[in-house]
Amino acid sequence: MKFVTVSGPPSSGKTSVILKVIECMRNSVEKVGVVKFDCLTTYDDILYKKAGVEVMVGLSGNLCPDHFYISNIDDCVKYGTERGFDLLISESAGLCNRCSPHIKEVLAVCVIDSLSGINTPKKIGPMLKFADIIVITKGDIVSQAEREVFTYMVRETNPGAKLLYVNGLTGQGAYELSSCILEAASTNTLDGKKLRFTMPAALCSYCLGETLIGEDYQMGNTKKIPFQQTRNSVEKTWKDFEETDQEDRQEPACIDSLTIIGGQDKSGEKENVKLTIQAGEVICIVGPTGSGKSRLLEDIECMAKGDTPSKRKIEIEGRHLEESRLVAQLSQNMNFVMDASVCDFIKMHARSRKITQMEEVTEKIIQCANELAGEKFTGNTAVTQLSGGQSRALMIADVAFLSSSPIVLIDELENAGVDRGRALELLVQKGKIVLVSTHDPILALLGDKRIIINNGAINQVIETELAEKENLKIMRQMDNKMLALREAIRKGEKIGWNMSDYFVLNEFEKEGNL
Ligand SMILES: Nc1nc2c(ncn2[C@@H]2O[C@H](COP(=O)(O)OP(=O)(O)O)[C@@H](O)[C@H]2O)c(=O)[nH]1
Ligand SMILES: [Mg+2]
Repeated sequence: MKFVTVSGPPSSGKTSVILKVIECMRNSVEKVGVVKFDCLTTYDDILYKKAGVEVMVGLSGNLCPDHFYISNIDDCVKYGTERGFDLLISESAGLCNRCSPHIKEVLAVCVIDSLSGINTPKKIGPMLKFADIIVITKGDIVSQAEREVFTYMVRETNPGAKLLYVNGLTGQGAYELSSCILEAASTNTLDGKKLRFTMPAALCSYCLGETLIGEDYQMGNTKKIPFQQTRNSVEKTWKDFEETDQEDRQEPACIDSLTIIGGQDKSGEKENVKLTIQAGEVICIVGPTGSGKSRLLEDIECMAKGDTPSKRKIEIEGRHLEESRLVAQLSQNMNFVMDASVCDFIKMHARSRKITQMEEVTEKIIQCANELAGEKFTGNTAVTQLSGGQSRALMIADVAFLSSSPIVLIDELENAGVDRGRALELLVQKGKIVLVSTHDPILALLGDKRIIINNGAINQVIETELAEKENLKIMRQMDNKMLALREAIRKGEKIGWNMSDYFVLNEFEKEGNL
C-alpha cells in the first residue's frame, strides 16, 4: 500500500486538494482511504464519504494532537493494509505549528494557501521545511505578484521541495500532484521508521490539568520568554527579506515556442490539432461557456503530457525552462490582499525577483498602469483601495515588467476600465506568449489567431484577417462610445437626447480618431 502524509494549516485546502487528487486517480488506483487527524472536531469525513472515499477519524481531545498522531499512525497504516487499500492518505492540520507529521521514507506533502500572509511559510516551520512537495492553493484569488512573493518565501524556507500550485475548487494542478503521489513508495508498516523532526518536549503541571496561572503552579518542563532578545527578532523576517543577497539572481525562463498537440474531445473523439505559438504572439480562445476554454488554459499551465482529461500534450522550446514557473495568470477574481502602498507592493515583488534597479522599475510600472487604467493613482495609494480597473492595470503592468513567467494566461479580461489593446501590446513587447480566453468580440480580434473550442476540443484555428482588423477599428470606436455613455451616467448626466445618429461614425472618426 502507498502511504502519504498531507499536512498544512487549518483551512489551507487540504481536504479539497486530496479530493481532487483522488478524482484524478480514479482510473489508476482502485481503493483509496483517508485518515483524518484533528483535535476537537472535524467535518471532513462527511466530504470524503460523499465522494465515496473510506475515511477514519482520530480526535486527540485533551491530548497534544501531534503526540496523538504519532502514537496512532502505525495502527492506521496496518488497518489500511488489512482493508486492502492501494493508497492511504493521512490528513492533519499541524495544529501547534511546531510539529510535523512527516516520516522519513514516506512521501510528505504540505498544503499552504497564498492568502495566509508572506511570513506564514517561516511560521509553520517543520511541516513545510521537511516536506517533499509543497502545494500552494488559492492562487486564483490573489494577484500574480503576491503569488510570486509568496512562492519566494516558500522557497527560502524549503529550497529542495517540489512546488505545485493546485486550485482546490477547480482541481487545476491536481493531475501533477496525483502523478507524484502515484510514484510514492509502498509501505505496510511504519514500525521502526523515524519522524523527520522531533516533537516538542512538555510534561509540565499544565499537561496534567493545572489551570491556575502563576510561578507557584508551574512545575516540570517550562520555559520563560527572554524579552530583550524577542524584541530584536521580531523585525528579523522583514530585514532578512530586504537584505537578500542580490547576487544569486537566476536567468528567467525564456520560451521560443509552445506547441499544443491535440488529444480528444469530451466524447472521446480525436482532436486533430497541432498548433505552434511563437513568443510575442497573442492567441484568443473563444467558445461557449463550459466548452473547455479553461481546460485548455489548465493544460498549458500544468504542461500536460497526455495525462489530463483532454489527453493533450504541450511541448515547449526554450531556455532555463526548469528555473521558474512558466505561467503567470490574470483573472477576474484576483485581488490584492496585502496591506501595502502601490510603491511598497511593487518593491516587494521586485525584491523577490532580485531586481536591482528598484526605483526605476517601480516608477515605470506605476506610469504604465496609469496609462492602462485612465483613472490616475500614485505610489502612495494602498493597493486595497484601487478600483477594479486600476487593480487590473497594475497587475498587468507588474506582470509585464516583473514576472519571470514567459507565458501569460488571461481568463476573461473584460471591459473593466482597462485599455485592453494596449495591455496586450505591452505584454507582447516583453516577448511573452499571451493566451486570452474571452467572450468579448473586440478582445477576440485583438489576437493574431483565435482558437475555437467546442465540446472540449479545438475545433478551428482562425488567423485574424486584415478585413477583421479594419472592422476592429470601428468596433473599438463603438466601444469608446459606449464607455462615454457609461461615464456620462456615472456623472449623473441624462442621456435622453436623440441617439439615432450617435453610433454612426463621421469621416473624422472613420480615420481612427475620436
Ligand atoms: N478560492 C479557492 N478556495 C479554495 C481553494 N482550495 C480550497 N478552497 C476553499 O477553502 C476552504 C477550506 O478548504 P479545506 O479543503 O476544507 O481546507 P483544510 O482545512 O485544509 O482541509 C473551503 O471553503 C474550500 O472550498 C482554492 O484553491 N481556491
Ligand atoms: Mg480538511
